Amino acid sequence: MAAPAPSADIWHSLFNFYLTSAITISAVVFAIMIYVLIRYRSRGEANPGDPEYRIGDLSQRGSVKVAIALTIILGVLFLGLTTSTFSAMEFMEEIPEDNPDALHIKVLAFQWGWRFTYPNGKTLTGELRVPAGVPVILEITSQDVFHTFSIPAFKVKKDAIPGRINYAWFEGKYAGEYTIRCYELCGVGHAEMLARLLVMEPEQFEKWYEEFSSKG
Ligand SMILES: [Cu+2]
Repeated sequence: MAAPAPSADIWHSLFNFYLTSAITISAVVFAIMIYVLIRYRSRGEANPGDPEYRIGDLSQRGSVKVAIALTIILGVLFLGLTTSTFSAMEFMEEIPEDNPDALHIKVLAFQWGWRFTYPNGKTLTGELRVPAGVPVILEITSQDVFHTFSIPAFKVKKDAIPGRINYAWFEGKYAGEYTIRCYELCGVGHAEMLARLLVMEPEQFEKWYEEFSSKG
């Protein structure tokens, strides 16, 4: 399934990287554990003095080689996970301010809903309409308590704090309908603090925006 936003693409590939690493490491650990259990199991009459009975019959040199190989593998994996995590964070944090096509939206969180202000000064409450394939830059704040703006399907999330503005951005790849919701427990209406995100075909959006702008 293709993700609906570049941010979700990056998030999913990072998630798969962590998951594959975890599964691989677990498989190796379990394989070694099962091998050791079978190889060094109690053989009944064996005498503790027998060479068969001794644990750790890898030669000194062999053990050092294994230790070096494991350290290198783990080091490379750790480095890979760290750099890809930071590059994903950088992608999310880098607001495409220089993009002249970007749509700037002011987001106001309140108990319990969302208000969106467009560059024309008009507002929509409970619904955000944006064109597909265009970066949308959000200036997020709150009028009362702490809230968190999130588009779960796009893997976008940013706190809405009264008295300060937090920036976030996203881009919808295809026309479609998604959910915006609050991720900070903010009172009895928290669970219902939803809004609709409508990603529209650019021509359709232009038409709607023109009408929206000319309205009273
Ligand atoms: Cu909330």
